[in-house]
Amino acid sequence: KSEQFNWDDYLKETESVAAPLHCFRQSRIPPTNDFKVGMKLEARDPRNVTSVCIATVIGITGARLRLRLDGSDNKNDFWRLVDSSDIQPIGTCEKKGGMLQPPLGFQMNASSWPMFLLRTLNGAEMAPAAFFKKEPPKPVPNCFKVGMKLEAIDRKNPYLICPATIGDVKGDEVFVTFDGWRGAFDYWCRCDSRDIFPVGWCSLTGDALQPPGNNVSITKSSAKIQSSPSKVTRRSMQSPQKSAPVPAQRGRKPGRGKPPGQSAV
Ligand code: MLY
Repeated sequence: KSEQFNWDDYLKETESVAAPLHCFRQSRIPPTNDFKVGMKLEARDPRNVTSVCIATVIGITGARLRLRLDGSDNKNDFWRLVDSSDIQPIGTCEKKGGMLQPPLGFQMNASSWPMFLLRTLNGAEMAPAAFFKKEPPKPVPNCFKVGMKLEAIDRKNPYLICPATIGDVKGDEVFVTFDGWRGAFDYWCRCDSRDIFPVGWCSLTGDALQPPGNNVSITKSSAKIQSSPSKVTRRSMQSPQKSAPVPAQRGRKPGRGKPPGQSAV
């Protein structure tokens, strides 16, 4: 039995503040997710962003859809918010004079694409246009500050949303650091990225927020208060233990190697 993660307690323990809502390119009230597994839609191919492809909803998680491109394999699923500009109703591409493309890594001979397209759309359940929500406007300027807390997608495990801290700010970009994971999953992104969310997002959408990791980062600022370095590491996400709060990580730079004992799934 593990104690549930609670932002209010965590913000107090870490003496930190949540990044304000208006910093994010997210709607104040998360969009409702009316999609159903099996529905088809048009999606930009994440591996070939000039292509619009047919995708099938494979799963629903909070305000996001787990998508798989028709004709692709099951190793390249991706997740999109229902108000993402990367997805649209079937027919949109053609209406704009475009052509639906086979996904990168189309499993059949390229010459069989036109027939494959006809077959995949024949009798398909197409997601209604009303299910697609308008993407929120870009926040300007970048108002994130180092130390602010947020919820962020783990880009190595994109189904996971985790507690994170702004580690650095440069121009329009922010450095997202994952609490308790020693830098292995950290990344730079634009402040208007759709992969970062305000504190409380998951509890509003019903998505599962991961608990912070137990790997306390040893930095100049935290070294002083590290009383028992022997109990700072754990290997499994499966059995979270209560750990000491992780101090805000300041001025971290990207490009660090993965420490031993941590690996993406
Ligand atoms: N299987 C991986 C999962 C790590 C996820 C880290 N995120 C939450 C920042 C591991 O246990 O290393």
